[in-house]
Amino acid sequence: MALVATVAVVGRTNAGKSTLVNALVGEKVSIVSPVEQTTRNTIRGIVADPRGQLVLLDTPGLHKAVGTLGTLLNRMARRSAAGADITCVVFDASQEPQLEDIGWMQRVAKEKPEKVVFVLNKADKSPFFEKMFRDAWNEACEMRDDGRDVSHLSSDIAAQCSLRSEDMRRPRSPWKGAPTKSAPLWVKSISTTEGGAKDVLDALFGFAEEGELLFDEDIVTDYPRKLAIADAIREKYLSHLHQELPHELGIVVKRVVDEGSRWSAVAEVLVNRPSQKPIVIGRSASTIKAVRKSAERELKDVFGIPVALELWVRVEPNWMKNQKLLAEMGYLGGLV
Ligand SMILES: Nc1nc2c(ncn2[C@@H]2O[C@H](COP(=O)(O)OP(=O)(O)OP(=O)(O)O)[C@@H](O)[C@H]2O)c(=O)[nH]1
Ligand SMILES: [Mg+2]
Repeated sequence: MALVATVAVVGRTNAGKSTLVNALVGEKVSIVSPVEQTTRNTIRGIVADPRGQLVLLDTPGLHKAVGTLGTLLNRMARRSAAGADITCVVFDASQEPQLEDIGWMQRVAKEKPEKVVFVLNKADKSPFFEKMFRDAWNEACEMRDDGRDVSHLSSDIAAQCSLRSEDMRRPRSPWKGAPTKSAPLWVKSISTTEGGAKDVLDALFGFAEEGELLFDEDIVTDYPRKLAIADAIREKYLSHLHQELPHELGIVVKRVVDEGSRWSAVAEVLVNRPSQKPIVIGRSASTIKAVRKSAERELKDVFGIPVALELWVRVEPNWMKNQKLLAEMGYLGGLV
């Protein structure tokens, strides 16, 4: 028997959720970038520790949903939070609390999940808005207890966080003032630094309970191979193109062939409009070549075997609303 728990890692986009998950696992299982909405699937990272095992669900950051893909990503984040033993909300505390941060606080205040860790991430940065985050949490609790209207929150966020104003106008909560099960544990983290997330790990194991291991001890993720390859390609595109294209780029890995001493994979790079094609290809194919090379390097590291990539660029208007393609990219669930 060991300590085990499943942990939903949630929070707004760019808060550092994937960075934290990688730091806790000790290996890169999830892609990271300074661009918003980097994570598109729920990725399971598995932490092996002498104390036991944590199964972390790295979710897409909540954001204002635009179109089918945005709605799917938000749904995925909410579902993961609902099914996990521990809710770990990551805040980028180097910036003042934003609407989405307050949305998560409202949701925790209202739903009172039993075990909650609030991570004040980016503690290496200055200024650091710890007090503002704690004040925002107190205010969220007061609002809940007073039954105050939350209509000043954007309807989007309120809806995302299942905060309907009629719920908030209910009479005073009977457990006002009583110690709540949901009182979150606050910890700071520098997820980019080795050992910088130790307090988060301790907090999570503090909530874990005795049980059987959920996965083999030597496994770090059960994320499907095709999706991991697609993510590596997308991450390299995000770092090559920066803000130029990110949300309109989709990667579908069509097939992966195990050739013994190496794998070969064929992937499509989907763009919305013909004008975007030259951007992803680059002058004399320089961008696509650079992306392919750096993705191949990374995949060799991740899988421990050379991976040869073949990339094809395809114009697919509205791919973000195409259910078949979204399913191929793993966005229609089935992973959690
Ligand atoms: N300085 C500093 N930067 C951090 C820290 N944690 C994460 N970052 C940076 O923050 C940016 C966003 O990190 P991600 O891990 O991709 O954020 P995310 O919350 O997973 O974002 P989405 O997948 O879009 O929801 C990256 O550039 C990280 O390097 C930290 O503790 N300190
Ligand atoms: Mg992420």
